[in-house]
Amino acid sequence: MIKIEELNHFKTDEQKKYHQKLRGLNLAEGYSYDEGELKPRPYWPTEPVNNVEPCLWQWSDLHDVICESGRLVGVGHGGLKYDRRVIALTNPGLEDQYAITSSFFADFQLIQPGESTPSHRHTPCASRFIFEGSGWTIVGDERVDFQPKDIVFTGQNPWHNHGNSGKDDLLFLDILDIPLMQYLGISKWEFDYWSITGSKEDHHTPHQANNFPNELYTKSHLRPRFGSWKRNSTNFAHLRWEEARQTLMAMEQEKGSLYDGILLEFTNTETGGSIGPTMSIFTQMLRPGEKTLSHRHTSQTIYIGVEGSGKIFIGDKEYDWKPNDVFVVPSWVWHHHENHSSKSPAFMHSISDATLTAKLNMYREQQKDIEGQIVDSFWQSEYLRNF
Ligand code: GTQ
Ligand code: FE2
Repeated sequence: MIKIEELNHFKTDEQKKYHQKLRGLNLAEGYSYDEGELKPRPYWPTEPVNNVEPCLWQWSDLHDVICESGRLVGVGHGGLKYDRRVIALTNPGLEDQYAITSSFFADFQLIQPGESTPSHRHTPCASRFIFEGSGWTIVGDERVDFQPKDIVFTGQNPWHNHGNSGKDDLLFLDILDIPLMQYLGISKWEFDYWSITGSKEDHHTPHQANNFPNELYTKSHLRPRFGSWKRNSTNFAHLRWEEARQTLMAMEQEKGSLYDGILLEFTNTETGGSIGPTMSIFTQMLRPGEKTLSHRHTSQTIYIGVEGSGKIFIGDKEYDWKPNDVFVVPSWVWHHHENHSSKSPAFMHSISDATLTAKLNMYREQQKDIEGQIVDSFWQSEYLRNF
């Protein structure tokens, strides 16, 4: 969203009058009357940035506030019930928008013991990070039981619902490409109204086919080509923390990335590309004492602290993060990571729109060396192949 500027650069009555005339015709000047040097219009930014600001949401501040919503609204249909009990994260740079970055929406979702949500489906895709509690999600006709620190990905438009199967509150973070889909006019939602209308036609609860043992094939190149085994990770994928952690630890001795330490992408097992067409998901480890070098790139990233703790420097800000903290790195802002522990690795997941900017041929990255000199600067390169 690029707002038409205030009138403060109009100097003469004639200019102001002309402006009003244009506005009355659904038009606006594409120039300014400011004297002296060229002042680029707001739709001509000289750097690939937008209004998104760095921000950290600390779990220790939020946990109780999110759980409080359980007393105010129930989960279901009608009365004091709502179909998802969620609290959205709002980026301070994006006034009054349901958006954590300009492309993604994020919320904290609470499901209390015994509750399950009505089904719905929507064109935006979703990833969910489990903070605490135990539960399940059903996508299409597959069910997955998840654990804290896992990520579940839901693709574009399968029916799905979630439930709490434990004795404690279930809390997770949803991240969806809602702002992007909305911007393009392709965000579309359908809801299961069966429980209020009683009509079978309104009934879309996905049937629970099985607890699909997808780890049997996500770890191999063998693809079942019969019956319900035909599914792939386009609609649904599950990153188990136990497996991710093991894999990261097995690579501890690798050089890794100077900018991200040991960084792994959670890929679509069918295509080998990004998990969703608009969404890239990564999991990474900073080894004890590891400090990365600074880089910036044309993608917006949402990080989640998983284990250990760390520091992230974003532009002129710095944040200390702990497990379950959520933080945002805007596009094209210099940033680097530090793990100050001499004993414990620090683990993070991250969700970004890198695959999207790469598909638009607009993935750019700049990297600095230890002296702070820019050593590498590229458009696209290997990212196009990988994404
Ligand atoms: O739990 O399925 O707040 O897909 C927004 C989108 C919740 C969900 C939201 C979603 C969900
Ligand atoms: Fe959903």
